[in-house]
Amino acid sequence: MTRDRLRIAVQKKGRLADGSLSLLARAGLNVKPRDDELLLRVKNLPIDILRVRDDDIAAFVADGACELGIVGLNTLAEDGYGEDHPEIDILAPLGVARCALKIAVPESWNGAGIGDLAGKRIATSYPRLLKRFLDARGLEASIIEMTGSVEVAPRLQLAAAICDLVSTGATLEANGLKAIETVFESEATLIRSRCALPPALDDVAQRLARRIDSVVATEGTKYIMLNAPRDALAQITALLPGAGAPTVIPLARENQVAVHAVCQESVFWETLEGLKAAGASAILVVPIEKMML
Ligand code: PRT
Ligand code: ZN
Repeated sequence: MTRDRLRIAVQKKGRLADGSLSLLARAGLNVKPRDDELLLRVKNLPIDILRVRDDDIAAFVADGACELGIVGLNTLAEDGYGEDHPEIDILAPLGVARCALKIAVPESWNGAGIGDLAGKRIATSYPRLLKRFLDARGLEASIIEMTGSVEVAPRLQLAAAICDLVSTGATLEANGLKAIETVFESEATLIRSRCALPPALDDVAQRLARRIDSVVATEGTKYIMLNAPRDALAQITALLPGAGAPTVIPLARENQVAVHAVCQESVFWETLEGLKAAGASAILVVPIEKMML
């Protein structure tokens, strides 16, 4: 069966759900944000958004049921979809849903390091990633697989340690645990099926991937404009955070120039104060709505 609409799989409910839909909206996909349907029809492009459990996204993309998907790198890696998987291309990290898979032990644990977990039990929902980590260190421990509430395992004496995702660390703290090792760093990523597509859909997929790249690249960027004495230019350029080569425009006033730059990093008040001290005036910092490189 050939389809004439592209399908992108996103998480229906959970930590990836809102971020995925808002990213697609910022990439110009016109969808009703409160719609609770399983399949959202994008009005202005031939794209349907399939909303599923995050565990199913990679498999749907691998077998071509969906052409694109948004999923955590942790889920991909645990399911064995590595960098050079034959069925999936991992396109672009999206800079959201950042977290890390960490090994944690009770606060009172007084082992010297991960080596002291040899022969002990470690509870996790990520047995594959944990095993790879332990094997790489020649460490033997029993992996106890749990599908949820991993953080209670030490308290219930089911395991000496846990290996779980951490973002703020509040869950570990609330359960009297402390992290001792990072097993895997993760964030949401865009994936694409390697199944061949009719040219028209391939074009839509490429356009969407490019737009998502632009949205991610624009995130947090600022456009900065200021006037400066020409001889302060080197010093001022050096102060602009992540700006590359700025545009310099001569002004009618002698030895004065206007400097315009895209800053990839945060522009703090301290930066503005530094620029002012270096001779800059009329400094404006504005958010960038869209950018195509
Ligand atoms: O129903 P469905 O199967 O779709 O959802 P799910 O329950 O399997 O997944 P969900 O929504 O919890 O997480 C989806 C994805 O979000 C994960 O696969 C990660 O890529 C990413 N992510 C980012 C996280 C976290 N941060 C996170 N903190 N996933 C889970 N957590 C959990 C963690 O397991 C622990 O219980 O949050 C708790 C710790 O959070 P902090 O902030 O207290 O450290
Ligand atoms: Zn899940």
